Amino acid sequence: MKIYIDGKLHDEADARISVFDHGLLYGDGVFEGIRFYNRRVFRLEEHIRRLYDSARSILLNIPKTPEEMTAAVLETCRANNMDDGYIRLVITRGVGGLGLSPYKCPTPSVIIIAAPLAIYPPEAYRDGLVVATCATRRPTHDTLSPQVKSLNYLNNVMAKVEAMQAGAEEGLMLNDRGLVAECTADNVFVVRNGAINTPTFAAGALDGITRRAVFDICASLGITISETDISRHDIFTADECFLTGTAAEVIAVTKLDQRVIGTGIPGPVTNRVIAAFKELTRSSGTPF
Ligand code: PXG
Repeated sequence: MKIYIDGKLHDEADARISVFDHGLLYGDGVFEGIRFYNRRVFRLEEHIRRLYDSARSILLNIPKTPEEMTAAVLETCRANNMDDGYIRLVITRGVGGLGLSPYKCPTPSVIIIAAPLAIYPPEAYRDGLVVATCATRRPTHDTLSPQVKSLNYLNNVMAKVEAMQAGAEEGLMLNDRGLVAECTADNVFVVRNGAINTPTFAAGALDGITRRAVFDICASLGITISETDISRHDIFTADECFLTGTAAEVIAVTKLDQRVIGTGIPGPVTNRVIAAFKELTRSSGTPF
């Protein structure tokens, strides 16, 4: 595996960063998770835009133009010579002192990893995921904006642990008002009478790239989709529920908090969205 760090490709064993990097010391940095299919990077431009927005939000100046970053991602994909895989693009604040101040970190670091990825077993895609509600809430807009994909994912990690301890595969995260925000690494959708609903950004949902793809798919398939407040009740009583994320792709949820959702198997609307998403990933993307 070849890993890109600050303009150079390294073997995995030599891919190292400083213990004084504020990405490590404080989780000070931002990242993207991106997929490539058939030697084409899915929605790369949108991921790059979101990365620069996250960085701008935390006053981190990425030492590359978006065009240079795009080229570096494609170069890393080529160097790893895989047809399909996952890209982790990480920007750390860089090396600084043992103090919080980011002003002591002159140069942010750029790390790009391209690797195979399978987060859920094939059975989960066939039968649907088991999800549990977490006590850990999604951060509010006045703590850290839910739109910033920062390197500080402790909240989400703790929520994931809660879900797994409850015997579930993914955790449902509520916001400070007790409404559904999203899962620990996926956006949430519910289906009722053939129409789809998903939480708003105001409720704490990330502006997911896969979420956007679902809106595009619904437009082309003529499925009604809306952003609205969603509570656990709405999921318990939904006909279908599914999640989206770069890593998870589109996957049905068939149980929440031990309760069966709908008929207990992936539903027809979910299956249509999954099929259209597969087609979209197969037929689009930036080639490398
Ligand atoms: N919400 C959160 C909090 C996320 O981190 C998504 C939604 C889905 O967004 P995209 O753009 O991927 O459709 C994410 C995605 C993983 C993993 O290993 C995924 C994410 C971050 C970290 C790990 O599944 N991000």
